[in-house]
Amino acid sequence: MRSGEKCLVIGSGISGVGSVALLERMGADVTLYDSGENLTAEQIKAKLPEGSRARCVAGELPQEMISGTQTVVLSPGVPVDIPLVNALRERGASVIGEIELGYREEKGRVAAITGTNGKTTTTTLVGRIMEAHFGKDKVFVVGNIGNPYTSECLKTAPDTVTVGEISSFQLETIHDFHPAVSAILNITPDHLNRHHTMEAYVAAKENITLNQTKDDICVLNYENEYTRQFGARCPARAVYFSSARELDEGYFLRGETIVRRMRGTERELLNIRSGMKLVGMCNVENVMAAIAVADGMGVPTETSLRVIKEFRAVEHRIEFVAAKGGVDYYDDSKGTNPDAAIQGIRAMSRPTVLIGGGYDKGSEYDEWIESFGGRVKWLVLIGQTREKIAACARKHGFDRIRFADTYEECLRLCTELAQEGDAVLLSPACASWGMFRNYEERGDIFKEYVRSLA
Ligand code: UMA
Repeated sequence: MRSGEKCLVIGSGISGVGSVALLERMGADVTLYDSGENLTAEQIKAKLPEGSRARCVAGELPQEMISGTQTVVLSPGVPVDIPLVNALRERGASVIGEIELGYREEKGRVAAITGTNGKTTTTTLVGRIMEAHFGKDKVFVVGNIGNPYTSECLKTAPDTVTVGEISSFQLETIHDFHPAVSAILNITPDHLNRHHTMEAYVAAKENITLNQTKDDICVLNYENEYTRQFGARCPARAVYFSSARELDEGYFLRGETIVRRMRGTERELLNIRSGMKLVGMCNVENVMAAIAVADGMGVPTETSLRVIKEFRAVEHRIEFVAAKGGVDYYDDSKGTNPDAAIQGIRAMSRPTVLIGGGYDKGSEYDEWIESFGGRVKWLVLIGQTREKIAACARKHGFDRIRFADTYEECLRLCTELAQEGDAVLLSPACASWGMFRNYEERGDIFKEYVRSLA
């Protein structure tokens, strides 16, 4: 980045604010633009730290700014194919994402994790393992997990490790981003309104290996069709894990034991009942992936196993909240797509009142409804997708459906419908956007409500 380079940051969320701060430190001439309907330039400015000299623009971006821009930094939520971004590209601007901008200042080693589901749990776990080995001050956990890379990258050094949770949105705009170890945990349909086709979504995920070579490692799930096939053409050395079969080479589950078999040597690593606190087969996969990533980064296996033994569920991911009036309440607000929500419902052992619905990402709900398997007693629907989900459920012969107009009404209704011995599960299979700031807010309100019950 040359001093005085004209940079345009699009999106004034946490990624945009992080990018502006970093670009200003690099001496760039920065404009922060946000097309959000109800935002004013003053409100955008107020998000920046005191002393920032960045220009802030709301509404329409003036033509001269489109022509004058040299580098554009996109926030993850900004689609790469909207007219504005196309126009900037046509005028010769270089278009990068926030992750790429952060990576350009990276001095240490990087482990990067993507996948449709399990990213946050695996990233958090890998981060803890790295901290246990390298020391807390030598590890940065960044990305989709809610901590922009641009806020941390200047603290990196040759002896630090950055662990990134990287979404498909973020992988669309990388150029030089090069993790030493990457992982693609699984790929199932999600975000199709943004990526348009499954091919484009898969390609974005595979981009995590764009700059990797055979000296690097890519950890892949053998039980997912996309990631298994990708192993054959992956530029990095593919290391597989499997929860369903023994592999000639890799990490797999034998009975209740996770086993590693590498270069003819086999070792039993841990028992999934006594060696970990996380529950569910999805978490067995996340744990195998985390061990593989940590092994790839040179962490002694003993350290990984010690951390895994104590590691508890990530917030909003099939999180037990409380038992009230004999009803168990679970927050799985992070079930933002049907595949994640299937894991949520599968983890329930009681008759369940399920909260579903939200923002429409163009998902299909058939498999989710099919996974109910007699466990769902009532489905309480909210948000933009409620009619679509209800129609799909009826098609599959499930009609114990109730609609709620507000979230408050929905929560009250669940408490009315649930009887002693039941569970209430918030696992909506949809994003929260439009009703809440994010899935965390949706989960927090749920938890507050549950805790307020007598
Ligand atoms: N905006 C525009 N033009 C557009 C689109 C958006 O100006 O065309 C503006 C909006 O008005 C808003 C701002 O951009 O003011 C929001 O930017 P953003 O959506 O990129 O949000 P950030 O706050 O920067 O958060 C992003 C990620 N959000 C998304 O990918 C939607 C966060 O992931 C991530 O934690 C954060 O960067 C730090 O890396 C959230 C997410 O929902 C958790 N991720 C998706 C998921 O997990 O399914 C991918």
